[in-house]
Amino acid sequence: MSSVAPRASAPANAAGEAAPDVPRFHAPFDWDEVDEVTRTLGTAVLTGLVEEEPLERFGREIDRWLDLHPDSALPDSGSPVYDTFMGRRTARLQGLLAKAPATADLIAHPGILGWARRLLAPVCDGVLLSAAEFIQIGPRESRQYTHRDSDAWWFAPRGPDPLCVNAMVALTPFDERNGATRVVPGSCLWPDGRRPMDREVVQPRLDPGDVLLFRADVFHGGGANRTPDRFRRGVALSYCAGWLRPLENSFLNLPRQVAAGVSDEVAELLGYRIHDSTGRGGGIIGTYEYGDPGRVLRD
Ligand SMILES: O=C(O)CCC(=O)C(=O)O
Ligand SMILES: [Fe+2]
Repeated sequence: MSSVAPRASAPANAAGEAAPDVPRFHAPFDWDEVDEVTRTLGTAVLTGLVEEEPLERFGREIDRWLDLHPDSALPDSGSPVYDTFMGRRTARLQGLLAKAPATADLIAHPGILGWARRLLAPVCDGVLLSAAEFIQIGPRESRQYTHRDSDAWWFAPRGPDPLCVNAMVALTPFDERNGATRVVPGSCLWPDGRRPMDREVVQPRLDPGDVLLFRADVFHGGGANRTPDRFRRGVALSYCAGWLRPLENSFLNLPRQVAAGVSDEVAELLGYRIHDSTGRGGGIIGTYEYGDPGRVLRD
């Protein structure tokens, strides 16, 4: 999830109204309502969506990986602007399936993936994982630049339906003190150039297993961590239209034997399947030697 540059010219928000709260849903989830709210307001919280078991397994696997690679997760892109955006006290990891196999259960979580597929259905014939990131905001981190992840696809028009959607899965509590994600409800439908004012930003509280859903064209950013000792840990999953270039390059981040070990559904999300619009008179994207890229995992 990464875009740094602001769009040129940002007229002030004349309306000056406070942001609506982020709606919270509880089990049993009313998925029609979740879809409607996230399509229009752009964001919602699903409480207790992800079960304890995969979360704890993921936590153990990632802790083991961090123990073995203690300096690997701090930003070192070579660009000071990008490193500041990523957070100098924030540990981040991509290529998660190779570091923590439990990531597969998060990426393919039926509640999260089903929601992503439904929201993206109007704009594609299949979805891709755009990125799966471990993001741990450390004590004394400052707040991240408020941005739209969709600005990474600068040249793609924004419309009523998103081209990419995000799910932030909480592994620890998220609150105003330790850097809960800041979101601006409704900003997905704002015209270009309008920037959020502070009073339009909300920071929903999350407990482990809660998931913050938001369209990638909703303004958001990591919060400041003002605690001396509490880490805010989450996994940020994003899914995009199958014809859009994902933010994370999973073909390079994941060794082929890792991709060969995941389910067909996860392999498809990683790009080992064509995006086929021939049924509607369109074409095919993502071929391997003119055919199904999934062959490279079977051969
Ligand atoms: O960590 C967060 O809460 C959000 C991070 C984010 O939006 C990003 O890195 O693009
Ligand atoms: Fe972001």
